[in-house]
Amino acid sequence: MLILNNLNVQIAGDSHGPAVYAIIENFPFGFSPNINEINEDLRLRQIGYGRGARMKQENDTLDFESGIWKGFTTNMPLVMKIKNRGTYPETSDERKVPRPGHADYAAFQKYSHKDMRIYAEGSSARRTAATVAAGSLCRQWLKNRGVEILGYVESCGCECDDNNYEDEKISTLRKKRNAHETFSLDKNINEKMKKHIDASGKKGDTLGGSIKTVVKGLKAGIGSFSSSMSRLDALLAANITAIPSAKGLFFGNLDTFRMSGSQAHDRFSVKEGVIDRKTNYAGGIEGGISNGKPIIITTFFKPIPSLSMGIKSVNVETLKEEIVDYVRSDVTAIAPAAIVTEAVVAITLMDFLLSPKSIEQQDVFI
Ligand code: EPS
Repeated sequence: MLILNNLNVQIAGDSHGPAVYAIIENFPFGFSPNINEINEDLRLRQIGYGRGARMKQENDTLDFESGIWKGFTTNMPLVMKIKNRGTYPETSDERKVPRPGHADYAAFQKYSHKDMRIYAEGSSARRTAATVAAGSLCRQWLKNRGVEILGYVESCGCECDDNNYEDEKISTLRKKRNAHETFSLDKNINEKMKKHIDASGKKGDTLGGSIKTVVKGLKAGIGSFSSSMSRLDALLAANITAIPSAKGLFFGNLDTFRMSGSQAHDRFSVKEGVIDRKTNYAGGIEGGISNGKPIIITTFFKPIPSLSMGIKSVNVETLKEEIVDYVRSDVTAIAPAAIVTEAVVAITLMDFLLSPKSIEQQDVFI
């Protein structure tokens, strides 16, 4: 479940079970989703550079199983289903050697069952397919209200794109991102990242990285400083850091931590009779409230803990040192992380806009 005030979004499904699901309660009446666009986001989540064998097996497409009538939303709970092709039975061999850095061992310490497969099913990033379906729907709803979101790969391993793309249109950035296999925005950086990913894959190793998410068109005044549940930054942070492998995030310009107060804060100026800010170091949010500037979020993802190179661990039954069983894995999931983060931001922002104090709650027929 995401942490929200108005929508209720549940994401369910085991990694190798029959399907993954997004269930959305309180989605407004009368919105006509473009299913092709949702399926395109699902496709993008699958194809990023560095993905492994599982993604060749899956063909993620969405079925609405409830909440849609004649193509528009009915305000009944929306059930969005994506079938899994990579299924396997509960009777599969047990796996007793936890992967360092994975949820495996922490979950074993909590639940004591010695089969790591159980924990892998629940903690897997497979469910992010359902998150993307829900987020893609919310992104369409937001776009109709002039709010646009784009997530791209800023860094992968040691390759980093330090360019500032804040002044470019989201539609231009989207075209650039989708033209590069790594979902980065710059052609040269894309090539360097690919080489880096190839080298890592050859070694049986994995890579993490960072995602930059840019939001444009969100008016000032969304969110409030009054509580954790009303702060825009707090709920974005809570929901984004729940994405598997996300370890933390930052709003605005990371360099401000090395600056003094007189340098770090966005100065006001008057432009055509309106107060504006010359810079956007704050990343569009001050005091938990949107300030009308683009929202800029950097999210950091750890390298995937499933390594095909075979690393030492300990068997939880025999307590003897053992090499972790080979499990197929992605070399990096940083490209899909761009699509998933975009989706989570969309769900959280739509939730804020549904607040009675933000805008109207009822959709119109389109
Ligand atoms: C994952 C392991 C791999 C990834 C998977 C997440 O799957 P499998 O164990 O079946 O090889 O491909 O990601 C997805 C299935 C997906 O749709 O993103 C893990 O352990 O988290």
